[in-house]
Amino acid sequence: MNTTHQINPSEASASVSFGPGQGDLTRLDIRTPWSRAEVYLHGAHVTHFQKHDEPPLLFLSEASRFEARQPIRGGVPVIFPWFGPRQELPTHGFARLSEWVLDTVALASDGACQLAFRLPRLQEWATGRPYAVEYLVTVGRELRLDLKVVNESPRDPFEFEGCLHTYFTVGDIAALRVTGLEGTRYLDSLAAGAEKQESAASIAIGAEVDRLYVGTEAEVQILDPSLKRRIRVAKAGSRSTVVWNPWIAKSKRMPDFGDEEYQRMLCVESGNVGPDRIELAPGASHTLSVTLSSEPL
Ligand code: TA6
Repeated sequence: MNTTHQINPSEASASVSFGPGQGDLTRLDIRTPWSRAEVYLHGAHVTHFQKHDEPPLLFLSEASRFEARQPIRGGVPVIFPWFGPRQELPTHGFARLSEWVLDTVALASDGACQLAFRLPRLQEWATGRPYAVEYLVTVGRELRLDLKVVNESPRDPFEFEGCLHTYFTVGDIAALRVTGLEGTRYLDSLAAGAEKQESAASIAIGAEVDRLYVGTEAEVQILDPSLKRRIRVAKAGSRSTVVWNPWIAKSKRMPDFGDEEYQRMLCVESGNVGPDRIELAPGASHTLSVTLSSEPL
């Protein structure tokens, strides 16, 4: 059964409805005058964002799982408090596996719809470190995401990694170009983390790629001639950008990803990972902000 809340009924500008989504996980459907979006409480996971006159901006695998304790494959997984594998712990942390709480739904001054989520303190993941995690999802002409971490300890510093692991829809992986990373150092996960320097002004993807670009706050763009679209990934409070495509062999090894889907997606992720991890002083907070937008190419 869906429950629909009209925000500002007089102007009928935005609406949010609650209901069972895939796997019966609770999903929020957001409609604004410019766009539509879907967010699951599971992982506070944005799985869909689409402007009314464009193909979806976010890629969601048709083979994705929608189960408690399993990550959703696609959209924007929230990676926290660690990035990558950890011994006997889930890869990419527990935030994307957890059920978040929706605190508020509001209308921004420009008519965009704002949803504020909170990561509950789960005994299961108790680290003995008091911190709070808030996530603001703003749906409008663009999609804006703000991940705020507060170190609530009066005494101890808190160190963490965070990343918005965004999957973008592209028309043809072989035809696109990625710009904004020229001259940037990166750690190549396919070469045991070897440190390299990006020499290309515009990066072409023609094989598996898994790179952690470090020390960069630059806007990245995806130039997609087959969809005639330019995607902008603008960010603040982030010094790492990850570029990932599993290509053929890895796609076949991933149970929750279609064998051919690598041709229609690219991850450009914004965060603070590895050498860019964050150390918060007692009482301090940090916000990672990403604005995802698109325009005709
Ligand atoms: O962000 C890139 C990456 O770390 C890759 O190494 C790849 O494994 C990807 O994340 C997906 O990770 P997942 O745990 O969602 O399968």
